[in-house]
Amino acid sequence: MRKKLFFVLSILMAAVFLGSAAHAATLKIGVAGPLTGAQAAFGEMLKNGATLAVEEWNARGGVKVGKKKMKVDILWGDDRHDPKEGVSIAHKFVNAGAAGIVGHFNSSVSIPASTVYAEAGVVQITPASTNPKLTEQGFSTVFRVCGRDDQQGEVAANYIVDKLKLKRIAILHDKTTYGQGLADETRRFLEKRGVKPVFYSGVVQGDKDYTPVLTAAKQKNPELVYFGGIHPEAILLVKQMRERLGMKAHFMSGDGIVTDEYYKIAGKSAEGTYITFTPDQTKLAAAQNVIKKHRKRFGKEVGAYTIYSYVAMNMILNSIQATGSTKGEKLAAHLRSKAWNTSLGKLQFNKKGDVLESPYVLWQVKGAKFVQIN
Ligand code: ABU
Repeated sequence: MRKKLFFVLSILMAAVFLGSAAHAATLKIGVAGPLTGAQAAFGEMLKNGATLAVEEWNARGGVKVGKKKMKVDILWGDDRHDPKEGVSIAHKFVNAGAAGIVGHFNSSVSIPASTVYAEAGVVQITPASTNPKLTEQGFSTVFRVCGRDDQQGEVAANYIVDKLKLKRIAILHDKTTYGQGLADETRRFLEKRGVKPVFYSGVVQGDKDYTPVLTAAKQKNPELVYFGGIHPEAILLVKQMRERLGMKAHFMSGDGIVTDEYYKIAGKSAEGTYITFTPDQTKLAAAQNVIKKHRKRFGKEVGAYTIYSYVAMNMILNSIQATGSTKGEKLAAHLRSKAWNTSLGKLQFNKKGDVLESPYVLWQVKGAKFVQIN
């Protein structure tokens, strides 16, 4: 009996040992964004892009780290676009031994979380956080594969002045790091071009009735309402402008509203909306493979930031394999060391961790879809 018990215990201990050895052999990468809540459409883009990249690496046997090949495990973090939740997730990722981070989506989350990652020496690449401050903090391990709002705001302002030739501009923002930051950059460049906005105000994210602030804006007779913020608030603003207040002013916003939900929910009211975003990724030869794989795997088209997330994940895993290290400083040096051939074309990082080139162009909602217009 004792012999039998000893045998069973030995088997159990061996199983536990083997299990923990297999667990230790995986490479953990944190992926975080608003996976649930009002901005979940963007969270899904980050999730799908990162998933596709990791599935490809694991299908090839994993990432070679020194002599070992390690399978990749994604640690998921649902920050619900809440900065406090983002910081808590950052600590969880660091404590769990994440070797790199793809995320977060919102600048208001990426920026405070970046302090945690940088102090722990964990490399972070955001696919989508465009507020300039993120890469102006002097953290050597922080990167973004998207552009910046000082570039985006300038393109918006120049289009308003040079192409639309409008002078009476109302500016609204959602009081977040991204939304207010983008609105302020657009205002700065408008003023540089001699156009002083006739109205400027913040709105509260999550509110349902924006008619009081829109009524105040309407009294200034704007030709264009510019909104710095995310699609849930943009949908309400444009609908209430058109449907409740009969406002005919143009509506313009930035990359934070590029989701199908925007034109599907806002319907006719969204028609004509101007948006600044990067040139059409679906036209890039380098992107065709991931676009096809995404369609097959998820049964839908890539979103605005899906490929950015795929690229960020691939850059981290490639850097780990090339350096044979998971140390943030080594990975950061490798990330800066070359021009990357990616599914978004050639990308190269500067000292700050921004990409050298990230052009913004104008899009418009036409016939219930986004169309690039310049
Ligand atoms: N850039 C789009 C919205 C994400 C952010 O920067 O907050």
